[in-house]
Amino acid sequence: MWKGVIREYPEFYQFKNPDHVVTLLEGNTPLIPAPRLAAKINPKLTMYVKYEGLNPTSSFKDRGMTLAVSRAVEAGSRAVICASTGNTSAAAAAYAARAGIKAFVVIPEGKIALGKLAQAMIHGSVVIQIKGNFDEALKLVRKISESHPITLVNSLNPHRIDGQRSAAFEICDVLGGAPEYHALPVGNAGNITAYWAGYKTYKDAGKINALPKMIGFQAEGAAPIVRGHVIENPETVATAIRIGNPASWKPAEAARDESGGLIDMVSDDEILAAYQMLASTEGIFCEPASAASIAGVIKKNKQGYFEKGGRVVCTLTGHGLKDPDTAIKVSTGPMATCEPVTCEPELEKVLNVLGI
Ligand code: AN7
Repeated sequence: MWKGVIREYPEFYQFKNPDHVVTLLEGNTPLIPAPRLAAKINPKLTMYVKYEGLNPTSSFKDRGMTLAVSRAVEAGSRAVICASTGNTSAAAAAYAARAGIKAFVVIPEGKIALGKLAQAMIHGSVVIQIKGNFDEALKLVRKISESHPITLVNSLNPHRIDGQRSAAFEICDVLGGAPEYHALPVGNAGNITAYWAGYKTYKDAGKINALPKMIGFQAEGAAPIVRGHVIENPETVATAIRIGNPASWKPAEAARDESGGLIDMVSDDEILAAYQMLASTEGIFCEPASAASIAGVIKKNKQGYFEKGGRVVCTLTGHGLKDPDTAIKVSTGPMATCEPVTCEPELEKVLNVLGI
């Protein structure tokens, strides 16, 4: 049985007292080949998606949270706090519940997807919405954690990045090496930092020979790294990455530069088109922010970036069910309507509507 990332990678994660490990058996998410998507984008590419939506709280955040909460418990902490665009708070709430400690979460009012809010609430965390954005929420929780005995579990906490490295380990274990390219969305920029650290860890351990190019994508309305300055009022349909001043800005730039990769941006329209394309051509449902990775590959391919082909792994950071509202809003489908058609329960009428 899969034992969760800490126990599966004891070489990289050591605990003096095994009772301190707080796990929901996260990790071991499937690396799914995406041949139909590759055929549409560029047949020279071998595409895979790392479906992180299949973690226990349905996002990649569980990998960092098992480490952050376990280390908090190890240090004797009884409470954790985070700012969040939704997924971090869902994971913090769940792992704190599992540990039997308290969680406080601060979120931007009205700007987190419904499923994520439901998670923070059902797991019993204290949820505060601020009339402000993620960046303001992060400033507040940093201050609170500095002056109170509450552990900060945003990715400023190095254990978060430490745990998130495990996704890169798993990809290398499955492929027998690193892919040529690794694409992922960039918000607070912790995950691109973590993947790069993970690939480097594996190379230093002699488990792989080559490293991938890291290619990260921000949303156009929330692209501080691409534009080279803080965005005061970030806006995007991909609320998970609606961040104007990423905590891991510098390490993300280092990952980009050391790997010979890039950080670019994609528009909301490009994100939503990729989101629908993935769902309809491969049967894989991710949340809008996750689709920024696919949208980015499509954009760079059009510019000739993948002329030589190669293996591309796209991280799908969160499950589509996190944000049902956006899915329904954009799903015109074959019937060209965003609502199911209502009909009397009569065979002729139903056949007529179905177009059979
Ligand atoms: C689905 O939950 O920042 O670049 O507070 O939920 O490591 O921040 C979420 C980020 C991508 C960006 N995809 O990752 C939070 C939060 C999804 C996400 C990102 C997030 P980072």
